[in-house]
Amino acid sequence: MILDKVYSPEDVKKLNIKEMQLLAEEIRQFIIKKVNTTGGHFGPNMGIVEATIAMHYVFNSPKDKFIFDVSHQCYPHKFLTGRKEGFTNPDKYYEYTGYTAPEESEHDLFKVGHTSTSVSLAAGVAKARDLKGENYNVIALIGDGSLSGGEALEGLNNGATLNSNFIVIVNDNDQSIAENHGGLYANLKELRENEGKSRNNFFEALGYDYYYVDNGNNIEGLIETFKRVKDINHPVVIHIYTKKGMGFERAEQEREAFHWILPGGLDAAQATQVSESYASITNDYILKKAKEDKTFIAINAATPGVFGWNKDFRKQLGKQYTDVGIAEEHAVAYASALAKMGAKPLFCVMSSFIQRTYDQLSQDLALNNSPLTILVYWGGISSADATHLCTFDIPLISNIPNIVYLAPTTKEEHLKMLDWAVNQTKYPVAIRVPNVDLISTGIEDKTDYSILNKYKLIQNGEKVALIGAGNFYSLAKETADFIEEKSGFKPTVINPVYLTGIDKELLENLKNNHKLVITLEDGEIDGGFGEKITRFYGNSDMRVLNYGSHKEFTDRTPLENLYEKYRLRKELIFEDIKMN
Ligand SMILES: Cc1ncc(C[n+]2csc(CCOP(=O)(O)OP(=O)(O)O)c2C)c(N)n1
Repeated sequence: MILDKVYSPEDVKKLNIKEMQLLAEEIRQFIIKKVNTTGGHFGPNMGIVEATIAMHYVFNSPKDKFIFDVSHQCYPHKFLTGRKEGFTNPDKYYEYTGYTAPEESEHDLFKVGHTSTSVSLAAGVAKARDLKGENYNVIALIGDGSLSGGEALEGLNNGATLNSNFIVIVNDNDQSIAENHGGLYANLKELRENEGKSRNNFFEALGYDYYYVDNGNNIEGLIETFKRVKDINHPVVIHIYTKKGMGFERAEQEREAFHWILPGGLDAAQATQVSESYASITNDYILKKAKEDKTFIAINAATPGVFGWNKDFRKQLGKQYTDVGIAEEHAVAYASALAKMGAKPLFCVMSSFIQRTYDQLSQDLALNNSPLTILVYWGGISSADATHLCTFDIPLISNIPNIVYLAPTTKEEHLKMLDWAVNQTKYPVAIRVPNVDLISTGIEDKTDYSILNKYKLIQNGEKVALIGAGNFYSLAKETADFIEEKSGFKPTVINPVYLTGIDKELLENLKNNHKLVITLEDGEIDGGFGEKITRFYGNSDMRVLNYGSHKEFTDRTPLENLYEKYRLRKELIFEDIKMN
């Protein structure tokens, strides 16, 4: 095997073209095996193998700096930078992350997992180089999909003025996770069709020198072009046309399904989800609502799969669907304006990705009090990579005036809240879609959610009150049962429903026969929900304990370990109570 001879970029430089082609094939075979075992990004890595080899052949990493966008396509780079065992040795499959990680290698500069950041980061690296009078190549690698993000466009705009070495490789595989959306893609298409010779050229218009590589999976052509721009003294874009999923036929055909796969995802037909889930009941609601009300519109920012919005679903919605591209900031502003003008927008977003919209939530939405509905998916503590944590949305959203942030605990609550949110015209409303298996009471929820900040007293007890928000309502109830069993008294259990406000009357009443209030939330406690309760009781004798995740970036930490550390278990909470 060629791979046996390759440990570092130095070894790549010793290979001839034929050997590099063989190396590409070997890398692909290992990616297939590994990703089919662990799950991970499949299509993006299969398509970028040749370009990565060529980059390492021509440039001198780590002196030259590679900055990967999202960095979900860095697997081939890991093969060539001392980490191939993470793919070739099943015992080491979990040793390295699926993203660039400076703690793993000097060849990785940044830890990132959100899109559209590479050009800005690279511009900063190049500027630092220039200020320090240093001399090396700065290369950003960004996909066509990621170009739709505002930060990418801001970075390109600023980077164009650098007047020094600045190389942006645009890896155009004509696909985001799903299909691309937006005007930019007409120009990329035109450039592909004219082999880069079109007079209409987005990159040139910004001031970049421009090269086009028609076959981005041809090592020889890539090397030739990379050599031409190496040590260049001005900003340049190299537009390479690659094949997503290259080398695995089904991934080449079904590019959306094979962008990221679960373990075993290559073996058989993708399993179709049949059981009811919070996503499926939401989607039934969306289709029904869209039929009834032609002003209803479902919006997302390039991750339809997160919500189970498959092609058929998107097609059914037709004009009542917008995928804005990877543009969460725009999505919030766009949806806010739709709401302001009397349409009924519903923006669905993954907790981790709403992070970049703080100012749009605050200015474009909340300050204007547009009645937009936002559904936040996957919020909660998890074993995710540090780049994809979903624990920050409660502090982020719940401290902006005017926004009502709701945390349903059952199917019936979720549907009732959703319907209220979509039809009301007074507030921006966000709903934290439960990140647990569907729980159904079978009893219609008749709550009037327009009476804000009214908590639900589920069990009226004494001494200890447990307030369990959203995903952690069940933990509150379980803990209450455990306390009752162990101590013989019945604690109070509350479903707060509103993450954004305080039910003063209910909290005041608890003072009569309670000494301790416990809050549980599936997210960061600093600045979160529970602290609001603590602040309410600050001037009283009531003791309060807040449970949730800590202010930290965890990184692939097993969930059980996190629950242990944060004491999110009924036994551990019971121990804490005994101490109080
Ligand atoms: C801010 C943000 N929104 C959404 C995502 C989810 N996401 C990861 S990769 C990706 C598509 C990237 O497409 P492209 O840049 O064309 O790269 P490809 O996978 O096709 O190589 C998306 C939407 C993300 N990582 N970050």
